[in-house]
Amino acid sequence: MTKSTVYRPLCIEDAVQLARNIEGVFSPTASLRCEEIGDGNLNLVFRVYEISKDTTDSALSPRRIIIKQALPYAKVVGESWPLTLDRARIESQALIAQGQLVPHLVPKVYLYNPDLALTVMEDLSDYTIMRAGLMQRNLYPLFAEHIAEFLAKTLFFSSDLGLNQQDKKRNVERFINPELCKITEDLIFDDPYTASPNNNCDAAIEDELKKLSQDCGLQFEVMLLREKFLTQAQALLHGDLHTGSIFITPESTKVIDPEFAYYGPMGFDIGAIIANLILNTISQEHWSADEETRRQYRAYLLQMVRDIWNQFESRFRSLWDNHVVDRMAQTDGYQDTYLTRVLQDSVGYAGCKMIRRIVGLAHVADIDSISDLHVRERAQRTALFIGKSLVNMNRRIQSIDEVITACEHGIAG
Ligand code: SR1
Ligand code: MG
Repeated sequence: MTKSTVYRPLCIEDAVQLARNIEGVFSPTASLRCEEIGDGNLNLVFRVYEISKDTTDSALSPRRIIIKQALPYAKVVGESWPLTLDRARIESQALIAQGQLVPHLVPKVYLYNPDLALTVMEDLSDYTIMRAGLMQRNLYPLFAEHIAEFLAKTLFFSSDLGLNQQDKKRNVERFINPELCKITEDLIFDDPYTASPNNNCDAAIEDELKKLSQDCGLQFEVMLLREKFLTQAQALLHGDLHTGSIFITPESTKVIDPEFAYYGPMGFDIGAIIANLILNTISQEHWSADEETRRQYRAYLLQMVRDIWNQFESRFRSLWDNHVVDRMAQTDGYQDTYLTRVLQDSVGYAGCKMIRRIVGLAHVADIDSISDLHVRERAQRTALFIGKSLVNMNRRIQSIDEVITACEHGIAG
């Protein structure tokens, strides 16, 4: 931790100065370059790296860091939406907690400065943001295995299954994150079902937004999922596990940005990744390649969804069989019931997340970057159809294959 300073948003020069003062990273004579690269909704992100006579390319620089600073408001909206700086603490503590369980799957944290609300961490400029990689139809053969390990270990070992119940309650206290949870409660579980000014819905699908606000059966299911999000302190979640929160290469995966971390239902994290893979699958429908190539990539992504759940389930069962700390959790039938509930929650949350990314405040580039308006409209309607199906069926789901069938049916129209 550095000495106490008054909070101010950093500029490029401040970031370079701060980087120079971190012990053991850069030599005092190093030539440093800095870029502000934040393209998310909330924070400033600086990359500081050493350049040499051989290269000024950050990805080739041997010494480089990221300085991520929370702003006192939501960048996506502006200063009219104030937001706690405590999210920088939550993010750095969540990264550290995840780093103890899956060090190869998260960036290293070098320093956290509470006064400036910033975290200094490993730079991953030689990786690609997964959303961008999927939009280029890259293949990630190890991703399902990596994310299944991330989910199984971080969720199991932070829950009452893998952690002493008193320690777990202390963790719940440490990760109370009311303001960031409120964003989720509004943007995912409320706004899409009413005429909220936060919504951002293309004029072409206004009829869909109206239907969402009139669909009592759907809203009942959303309310049950919202209730669980509000009340079930099951495990320490990442809290915003979409494909923009993942840095990836074909060989390696790093999960970033856990500022929404809090104790909630496990299915919320699993559902987030499933939703974003399905949204990309839908967007591939409209890519100008031949139909067979498109079909193959869509099948590849849906198989990835299946693999993620199956590998998560098998890892989670094995952690349970070998490391469970609660004697009563060994009761016959409990493990099966527990995992069925986690699957059902994952499917319900996946559906909610698909719906919010079409009509709510924050969209996804996979769909929004479709330039032909008719094609985009069709993709949005397909996403809403599948999202609603998943929400409606969540409490009946018994296997991941039912999810894949629902997606195939929705995409086929
Ligand atoms: C005001 S923040 C909008 C969204 O960006 C984050 O990534 C979360 O998904 C949040 O809901
Ligand atoms: Mg984020």
